[in-house]
Amino acid sequence: MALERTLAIIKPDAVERGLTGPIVQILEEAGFTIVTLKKVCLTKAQAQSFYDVHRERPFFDSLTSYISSGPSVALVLERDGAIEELRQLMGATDPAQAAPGTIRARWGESIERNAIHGSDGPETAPVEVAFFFSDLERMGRLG
Ligand code: IDP
Ligand code: MG
Repeated sequence: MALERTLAIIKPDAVERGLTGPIVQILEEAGFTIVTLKKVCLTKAQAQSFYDVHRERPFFDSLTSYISSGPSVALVLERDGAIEELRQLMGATDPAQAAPGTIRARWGESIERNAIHGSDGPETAPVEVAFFFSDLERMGRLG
């Protein structure tokens, strides 16, 4: 597996319930290095831009309202196979379908309020990292 970077977001439902610490602990225990992280409060327009790929979906307005409803924590994570490893650790989009022990199975409240975001592939990960973090913030040679 190649060394990769991916973007994670601890979403507002999880930040609000004080789950930043437990989720960061799971990520570190799973071998991810935190390259950088920050707490952000996205505007509705920023949430619409981030989730532009879902603009035509019926849940787009609700999703972007929820993501802009309060603070999130954005992280750049690095490890071998980071993109797929994070997706495995997160579990399926719908917490009811997520494998036992995954972050979404443990803490997701609904298919929308599902605790965590992770980039879905090698094309999107560097774009999503750059959405949140400047060159200076994302230290090192990878996206
Ligand atoms: P992912 O986060 O597992 O990659 P996507 O299909 O990319 O899932 O959807 C992005 C986000 O949109 C989900 O994490 C979830 O918050 C929300 N979402 C996805 N499908 C639905 C749905 O059917 N109803 C409501 N919200 C949804
Ligand atoms: Mg996705």
